[in-house]
Amino acid sequence: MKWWQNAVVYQIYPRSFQDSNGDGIGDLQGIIKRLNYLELLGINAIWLSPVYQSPNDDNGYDISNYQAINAEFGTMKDMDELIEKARKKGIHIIMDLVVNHTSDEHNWFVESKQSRDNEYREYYIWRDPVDGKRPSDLTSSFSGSAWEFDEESGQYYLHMFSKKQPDLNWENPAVRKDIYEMMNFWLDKGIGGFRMDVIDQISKDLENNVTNNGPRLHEFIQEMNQETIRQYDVMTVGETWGATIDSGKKFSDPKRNELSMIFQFEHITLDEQPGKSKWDLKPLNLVELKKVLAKWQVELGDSGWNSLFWNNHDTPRIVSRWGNDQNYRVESAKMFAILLHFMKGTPYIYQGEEIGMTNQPIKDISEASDIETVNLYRERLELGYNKEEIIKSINTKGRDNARRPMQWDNTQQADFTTSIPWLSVNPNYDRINVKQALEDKSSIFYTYQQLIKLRKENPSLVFGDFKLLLPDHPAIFAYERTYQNETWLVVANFSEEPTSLSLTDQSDKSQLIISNSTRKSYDLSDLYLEPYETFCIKK
Ligand code: TEU
Ligand code: CA
Repeated sequence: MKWWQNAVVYQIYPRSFQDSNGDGIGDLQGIIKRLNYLELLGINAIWLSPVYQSPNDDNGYDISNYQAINAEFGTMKDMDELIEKARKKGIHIIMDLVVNHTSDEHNWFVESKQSRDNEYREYYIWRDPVDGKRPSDLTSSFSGSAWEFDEESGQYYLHMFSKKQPDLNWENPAVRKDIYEMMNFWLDKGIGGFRMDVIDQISKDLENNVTNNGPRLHEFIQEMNQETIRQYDVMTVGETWGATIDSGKKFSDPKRNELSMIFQFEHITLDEQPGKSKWDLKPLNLVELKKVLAKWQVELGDSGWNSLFWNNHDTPRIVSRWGNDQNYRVESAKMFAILLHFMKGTPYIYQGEEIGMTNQPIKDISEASDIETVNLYRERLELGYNKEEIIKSINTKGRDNARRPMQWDNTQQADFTTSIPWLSVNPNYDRINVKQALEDKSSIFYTYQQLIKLRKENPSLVFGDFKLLLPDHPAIFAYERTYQNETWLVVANFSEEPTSLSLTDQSDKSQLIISNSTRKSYDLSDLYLEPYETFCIKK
């Protein structure tokens, strides 16, 4: 078994985790200060969103120097200290590898932009105008065209994200060589691996407007594995929005020496109108969610490895998105935790998820920070959408929801900072915070702590087969994990209505492992579940 197969990974968005020097921005020393908390939770790895030098056009996902730390987060000495102190606690540090693009302030791009015959010109993707216009109608994820015109050289450069995030040209072997050298610089520091940003976009076929899962994708990843990862006992997880079961197998089949696992997003897109964007809302259909998650559990389960997540720094908070953060916040937050953590794969916890942090609605776009949101708002206003509709979409799906400062206690600024935070703290920090959670033995925190411990102690949860039960039930999400002579049964009432059901025709009161209610036992032949009531029993 690989260490990351029974690990639980905690994602930190450094800007919002803990400020240590009173500038309102989270930093590395702040994370070091909170390592004891993470050790208490029981996690084994931290995925650190980017901390490299960056002009912060996309909060660090626009890197201007891969081997220097952003001064507002601290120094390379702080980074070395974090790696060392985490290692002493048995916690691996997973760095965020953003190599589909750099910042336009990276010296490679500064050079590339100098002239058509600069040695770095082919580090990026430049094209001549076509009939005096953009080379194609490709659009950016952050609104507008994916092509930016450079007056100097009379050419366009490609940027699938902001215009300050030019795409690297992976067809160029010099680019790949420099990237692998940089990766080994970090691996030699003893990091635990990489999360790979939009890694399925590095191979493109622009003549056919293909910008992900391009023809050389697996060739590049196998070369990367050969030149870097394979030398180390590390974990890699690819962010692959376009993943299918087939590509998921290609990425995570150990025999292919590519990645340890991927983040697939099929479940995350189930509340958007088909063929449209995340901003075009549609209610979640539980039967669809069960089908998608069961498919990834069963079809990837043996020849690959799943990641398991509800949240990250790009998604709204799950308890607000698909739970009920008003009347059943604790119950529904625990339901999501129990449902996810008994599945097969490596679970990820996003900072604040373990205490049930919620979205924070805004009334006006001036309260928004994220470039994706700000660009979307402007684009949809110009297209004639009504302002309230756009704000509703932003409050439902905007990335700032995940990026509000971590809520540590009920003192000023939730003890995140001693000054004014870069993004305001959710006003509900007075009742939703770590201090309260640690003092309350029935808090969401202790549910997560127990789930993490269970995974470490039970091979059934690592290797057991998954079987979905009641696939068509509109409110019940139930599944089994079987391994050798053990069966673990998870049942959730994924709804706001009490639900009764019978799972067997004879009374069966197996050992209760965990529940989000005060019940001490469940009779599977005669179940009556309160809204969001969830339990796991072992047979
Ligand atoms: O995200 C990739 C990505 O496509 C997301 O921006 C997603 O499309 C959008 O947020 C809708 O949910 C990665 C990083 O996770 C994200 O933070 C960066 O902004 C992006 O790449 C560019 O590096
Ligand atoms: Ca700071």
